[in-house]
Amino acid sequence: MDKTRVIFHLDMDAFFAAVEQRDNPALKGKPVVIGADPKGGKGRGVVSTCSYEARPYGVHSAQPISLAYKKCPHAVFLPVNFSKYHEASDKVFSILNEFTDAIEPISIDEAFLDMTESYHFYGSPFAAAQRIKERIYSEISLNASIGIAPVKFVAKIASDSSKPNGLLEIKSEKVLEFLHPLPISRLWGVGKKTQAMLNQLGMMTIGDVAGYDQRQLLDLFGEHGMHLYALSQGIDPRGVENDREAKSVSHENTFEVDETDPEKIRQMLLQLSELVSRRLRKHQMQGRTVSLKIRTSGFQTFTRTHTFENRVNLIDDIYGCTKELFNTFFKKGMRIRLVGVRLSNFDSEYIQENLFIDPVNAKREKVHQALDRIKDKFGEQAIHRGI
Ligand code: TTP
Ligand code: MG
Repeated sequence: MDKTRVIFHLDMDAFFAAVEQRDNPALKGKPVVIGADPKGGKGRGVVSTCSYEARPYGVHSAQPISLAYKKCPHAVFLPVNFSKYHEASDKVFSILNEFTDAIEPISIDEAFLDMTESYHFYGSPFAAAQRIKERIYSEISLNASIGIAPVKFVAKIASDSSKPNGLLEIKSEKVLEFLHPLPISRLWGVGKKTQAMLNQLGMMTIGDVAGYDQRQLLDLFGEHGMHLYALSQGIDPRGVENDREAKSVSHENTFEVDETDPEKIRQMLLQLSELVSRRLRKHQMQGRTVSLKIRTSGFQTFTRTHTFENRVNLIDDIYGCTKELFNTFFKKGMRIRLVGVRLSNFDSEYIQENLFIDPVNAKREKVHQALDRIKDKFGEQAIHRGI
């Protein structure tokens, strides 16, 4: 087991149902089932998910909606509203992006994060996870559960076991103690068939697999057997698969209430430009194309772009350009729901060469790096800029 890695698995609680409960307080504390129309028990289609209040009745994802209705007829049944969930999901991922660049999205509400390089900014892995949960709750009023472990599959089991609103850290020296009493169905890659075969051979728990003769597992199950054996020992070589080489860096924000004041919108664009700029500089990247994304109250989305001749990454250039694009786009009376700033069109070479050639730029870069360090230490509010 690689004891040195700090992997988080994050999964939102009862995601679709939690969004509906958040947006309609009358639903709080009630069984809520999201999915097909139950049509008084005659509906076809399935359950997408349900709130934790509906789970004791035996309702669960992928169940026929007619059966869910039979089990819990007094539940509130609601259709799926994807745009709402996507918006919440975007926000979750943009928060996660602020904690690490090593993110592997698994689904709309689930991701692995490699926090090995970044947890120490928050003191400890546990404190970093708490911070992530707090940020998500304070910004979109939803609960996430997080599992922490040195390997992926243990982090996933930890987050599942901690639900709802959980946080569970399995330190490397406790991994086997945690894993071994669990049923073999919790191992990745054990479907119903494998489970039945393992059970027949007397293996009920992960610990039973760990104690089984390795040679026999190989004979019986081939490579798959070896893989299961490794997992039972807490060994999982899979790393967090960072979502590709970055093709762009962006940050966006949805306003609490649609915004009509251009000054406030510019202030937000400044903050977003700052986040984009910091991230680029952290990775010593520069891009040529700045894009402004604007979504109006009617959910129409517009993009305006400008491509520089040279590559840029400093806030003055990014915000200066974004502000120009915004000023040209914005007309009095517009109601703005969301704004975003993106930099793309990267070249693979790093910026160093430029900096040495251009001493003025090099000095600006140094000043910005010093500001970044202060902000990393004292928080975003430590330094303010005027627009
Ligand atoms: P999950 O994370 O599996 O479930 P959940 O977030 O509702 O509940 P939990 O607290 O147990 O994590 O899936 C995320 C969302 O994906 C879920 O809210 C609805 C959707 N989904 C479906 O539409 N169909 C399915 O079969 C599953 C499993 C999920
Ligand atoms: Mg979930």
